[in-house]
Amino acid sequence: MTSEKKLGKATQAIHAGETQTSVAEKSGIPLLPPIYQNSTFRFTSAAECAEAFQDEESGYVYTRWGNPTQDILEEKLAVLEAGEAALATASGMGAVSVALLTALADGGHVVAMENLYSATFQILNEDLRRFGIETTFVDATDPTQIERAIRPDTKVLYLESPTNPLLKLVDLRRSAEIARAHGITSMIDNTFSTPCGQQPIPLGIDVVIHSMTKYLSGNGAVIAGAIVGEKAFITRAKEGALRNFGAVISPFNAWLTLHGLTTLPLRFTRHCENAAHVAAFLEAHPAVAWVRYPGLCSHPQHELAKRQMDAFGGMITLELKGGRGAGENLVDQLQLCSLAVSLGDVRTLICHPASTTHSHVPAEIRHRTGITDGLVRISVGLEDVEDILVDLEQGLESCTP
Ligand code: LCS
Repeated sequence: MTSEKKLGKATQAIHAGETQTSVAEKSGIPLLPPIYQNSTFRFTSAAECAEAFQDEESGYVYTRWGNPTQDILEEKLAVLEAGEAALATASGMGAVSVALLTALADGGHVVAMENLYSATFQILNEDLRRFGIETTFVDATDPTQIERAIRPDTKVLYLESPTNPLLKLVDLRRSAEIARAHGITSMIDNTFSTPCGQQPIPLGIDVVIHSMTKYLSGNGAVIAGAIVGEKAFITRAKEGALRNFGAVISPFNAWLTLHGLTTLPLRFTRHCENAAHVAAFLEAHPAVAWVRYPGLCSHPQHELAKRQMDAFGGMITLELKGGRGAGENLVDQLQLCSLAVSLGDVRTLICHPASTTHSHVPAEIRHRTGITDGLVRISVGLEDVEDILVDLEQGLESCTP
């Protein structure tokens, strides 16, 4: 302290009080993991610094390489997904990109589900194609289509289940077996289901991808993503595509997501309960042509849903008898449910995929895969379900043909 008093004001303002030995030396661990909101880490000797550059497990260097807040989040997610390791990213699309760039480092071919989140479809159909990586899109609800599309240079099988927005399911155990038999890395975007709805890794899938923007953070406050898989794959992703392309999560977003995850099981149970009520209500409504929800007996793959899912989730897709006009009337009338893209929020969100989330998918492909112009997608929130039903009832009055 005496020596600090001799320093100039500018030096004091920067350095005084920053020894930070107290946290390590005093008892009392913060109950809530703190945010390490810093870009870089300092060392006490050249040898220690050089060691950290050689052996990354030995210390933190720079937040693009790793940060304690990110690590806590990653450990929690790896446990929840029953994976060896996890890697947090700046967004769900950051996670999709890092996973694909890691598995396709030497080029190759991808077999993918034809009904995917639109930006993922664009990466595969346009961006990677420009770099010479081709994708064959198949209806992966039929495993024989996966098998038929595999080529000698296929490196990745890319899946979503339930899909966005049609809630189609893929048999994960069967798909993983096919991929393994051909030495291909299988990946699934588990955003819609979360590890509370299904755990793909114990079913044999190699890599799980998340947009943590949705259920995992649950608060509607962050954009974040993650991949989960074997330690060797995650390390390659962390030391390669993530670090070099730079889709790193900020410590603050990692911290917000970390706290979101602590209530995921409770929130997801309530999302599922509310969604089951809303799906049953919609199915019985005269203005509704059909409803897709994996928990409904009318879902064409309900038996598969019961087999591979622990819970059916909070997402519902429906088609109104009045088509696109009726859909627009519905979203205009709703008062409690918000007209917004994204999903997995505590609030009920409703959107029209053909004009929003999937508007960049060519109309021909949208129609072939079943994303009709009258399709409406609901992310059922955590409000009292009676209030959601009252709002939908009054909204649907304007749609009755
Ligand atoms: N994967 C799925 C299944 C998604 O639904 C989304 C975003 C992403 C990845 C990308 O995640 P992000 O980079 O936004 O964190 N889905 C959105 C949606 O359906 N409406 O708005 C965004």
